[in-house]
Amino acid sequence: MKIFTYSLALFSLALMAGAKKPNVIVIMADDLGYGDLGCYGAKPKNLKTPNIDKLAKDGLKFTSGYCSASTCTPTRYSFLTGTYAFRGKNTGIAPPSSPLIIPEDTYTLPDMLKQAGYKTAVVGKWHLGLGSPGEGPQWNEQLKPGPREIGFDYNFLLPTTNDRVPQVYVENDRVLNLDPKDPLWVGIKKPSPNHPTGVTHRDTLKMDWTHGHNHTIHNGISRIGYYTGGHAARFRDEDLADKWVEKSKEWIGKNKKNPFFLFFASHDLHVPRIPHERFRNTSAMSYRGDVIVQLDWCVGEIVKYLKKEGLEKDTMIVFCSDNGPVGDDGYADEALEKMGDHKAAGPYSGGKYSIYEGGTRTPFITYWPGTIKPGVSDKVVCTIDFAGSLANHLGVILPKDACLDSLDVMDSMLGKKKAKGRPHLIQQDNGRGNNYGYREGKWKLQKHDSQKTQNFQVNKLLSSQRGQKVPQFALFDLSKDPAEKNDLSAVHPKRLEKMKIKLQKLLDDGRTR
Ligand code: NG6
Ligand code: CA
Repeated sequence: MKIFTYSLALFSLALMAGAKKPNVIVIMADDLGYGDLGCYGAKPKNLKTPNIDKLAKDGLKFTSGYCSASTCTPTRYSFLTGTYAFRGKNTGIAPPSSPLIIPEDTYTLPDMLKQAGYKTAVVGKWHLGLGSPGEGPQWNEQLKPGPREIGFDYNFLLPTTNDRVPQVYVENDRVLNLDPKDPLWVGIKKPSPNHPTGVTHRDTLKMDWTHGHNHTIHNGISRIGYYTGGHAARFRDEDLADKWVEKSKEWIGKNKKNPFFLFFASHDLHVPRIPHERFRNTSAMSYRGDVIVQLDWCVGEIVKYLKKEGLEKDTMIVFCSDNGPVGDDGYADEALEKMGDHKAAGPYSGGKYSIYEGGTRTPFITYWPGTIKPGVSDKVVCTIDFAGSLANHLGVILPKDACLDSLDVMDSMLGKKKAKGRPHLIQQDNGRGNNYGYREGKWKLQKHDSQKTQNFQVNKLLSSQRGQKVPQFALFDLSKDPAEKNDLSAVHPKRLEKMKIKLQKLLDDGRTR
């Protein structure tokens, strides 16, 4: 009897330990806005997202889930480092030639997970640079340092973002299928006077450009930057989503005996928005809607695979986005024309590039069957918080000088009753103009040192906000005014001063925790 009780206790301890070390899959969408999914208010007549809606229904849907910046590179930087990107160097949108912008000696989220016994991988869009400082990516050699030097055991990447050159996969530190007889050259200057570009061969394009994006043409689409060679290595834009799913399943299959961490970095719905042919016209919103349907399919495939492998109850999935929505981001893909009554940013103003709520308040869902109770949470959580949250959960103590702004919001992510969420959050744009949003409870401070907004066109209505003059400081009550239209600075001067001082302190302190 004693032995039985003892082994039962051991068994339940082991079970507890198992439950405590879930596999973690972070699915990060690209440029997906708060209102872009069925579960966040998108109408079925515009597009349907049944798989992500199911995560939200059976998991926890956050109404105050954020990414830390309103462009890609700074959000990904702070997601992996746990430190606000504005504290780092060169953390704005990375050009094709960018070296790895996370210094090699940085203690990162995957480092922490490896310390806790996890296998780690990133599959999908990288956009954090490759190669050493001063040198950048050596496309025909080893692309080092890269993800492997900052904590990932495995990576299968789109190295930049797909409107930038080159259109090749990188597996670990090599361009996949590169023929040494046809070396890959990537640069910012036209390689020869007769090199075809989006300007000289505009009439041959399968999708026209609207601004920028008119250099080298590949697959009928002109890009930012130039390249030649590497023909055997080049992919078709239409196949990216399938590839991410294939490689993710393959890697999960090989690593299912360990706890694992997979960063599934989808390229959808970034431009150029080119769905696989089977997803074309599956929404009423042309390409922008079709790639959301494709993203939804990817999520469904991952969940299905976890079920098949019996991993569903041991895996926490977090679904999030890297910044808010944008309509026309450089290609004539009918995004604005077909937006109709769809509200890509939900009730919020702004979108990608802006410090309004629409720039960073994005879909955020946690899903862990059997552990996370289904529901809706209004707690403030952010993509910067994974390191702090998972570290505490797994019993890892973060080094003092690492993950400086990553807070432990694990109780909120798990939907625990007394969870508090973040007490405050700084929202940044791409980082050039010294503009910040600062949220504390229902209050939102906008600091626009540039004194004008950075909003690009999310929809026709918002185009009037682009480059609009604004005061340096403005104060809003998000509980009554989610769209940040009614500046309360004059009504609450004391609150305004307090918020200004608090934001400045967090900026000056160089850390939150
Ligand atoms: C901008 C690009 C935009 C997009 C963005 C990065 C132009 C005119 N605009 O500079 O198309 O690529 O960078 O987007 O080139 S992000 O989601 O990766 O941050
Ligand atoms: Ca993005």
